[in-house]
Amino acid sequence: MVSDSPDAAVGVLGVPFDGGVSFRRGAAFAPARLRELSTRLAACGDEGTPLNLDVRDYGDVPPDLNWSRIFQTVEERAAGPLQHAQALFLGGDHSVSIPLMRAFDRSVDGSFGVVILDAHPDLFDVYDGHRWSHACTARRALDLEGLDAEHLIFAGLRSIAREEWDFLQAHPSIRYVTAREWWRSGVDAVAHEVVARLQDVRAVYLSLDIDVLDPAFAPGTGYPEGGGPSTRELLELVRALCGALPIKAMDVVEVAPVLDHGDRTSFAALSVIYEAWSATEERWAES
Ligand SMILES: [Mn+2]
Repeated sequence: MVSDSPDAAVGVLGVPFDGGVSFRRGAAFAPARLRELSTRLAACGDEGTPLNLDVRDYGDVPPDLNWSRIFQTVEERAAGPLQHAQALFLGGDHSVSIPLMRAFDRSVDGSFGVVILDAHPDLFDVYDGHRWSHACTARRALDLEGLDAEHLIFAGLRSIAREEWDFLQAHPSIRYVTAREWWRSGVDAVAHEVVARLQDVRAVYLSLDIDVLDPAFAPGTGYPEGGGPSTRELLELVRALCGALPIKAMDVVEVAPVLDHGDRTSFAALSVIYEAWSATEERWAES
C-alpha cells in the first residue's frame, strides 16, 4: 500500500506544527503517532472492503520556529502530494490548513469548494494578535482566489464566538450546519445538501478538525466541545461526501496525542481516513 511511485493514488504529507495554538498544544505529535498506529490497522473501509490504493508518503515538513518561513515551506511541500489524485495532510493544528489551502488554490484551475468539519468556525480575522491563528483558518480560506463564500460549508459547529457569529450573519451565503442540525435532520440530509451546493466546482478540499467529534470519541484535542457527532455519524458523512464529490485534498488536524486517552482520538482519525479512502476508491471505480 505504501509506494514510492509518482503514480500512487494518494500523496501524504505531515505538518507537525502547533504554533498556531493559544491554549493546549500537542497536535505537532500527531503525524508520527498516526503513522505508527496505521501500521497496526487493517487497510480497509469499515465494512471490510480492502483498500487497494497506493499511498506515497512525502514525510514531514521539518520544524522551524520562524512562522512565516515554515508556512512558506508547507505551501511549497504541499505541491508534491497535490500532484496525486488525492492528497492527505496530517496536522498539526488547524493553522496549517492556511498554507495547505493556499497550495490547493494554486493547484486547482477554476473554482473549488471547502468543507470544514469542526466544532468551531475559525472565522476570526485576528486572534491572539495574529492572522494565522488556528482560530482564523476559515477566514483566510475566504481570501483565496478560487473559493467563493457559497462554496464554503461547515458541519458540526457548536461553539461560535460573537465576532464569528456576526461575520456569519453578515455573510449569509456561507452555509453552516450546526451539530444540532446534523443530529436532528440526519446525516443523509446534511450530505445531500453539501453535495448539491458543490455540484459545480471542479475540486473540493475537505478539512477535518478532529474536535468535530464529541469528546467522548475524541478527547485528545485542544478544544473539546460536548454535544458533537459520534465516530459513526462522522464516518457516514465522510463516506457520503467522498463518494459523491471530487475531493482532491483532505487534512486531519488538531489530533493531540499528548492529550489523548489510550490513543482513541488517533484511532478515530485513522478510521475516518480509511473510510474516506474507501469511499473515494468506489467513486473512482464508478467513473
Ligand atoms: Mn475546532
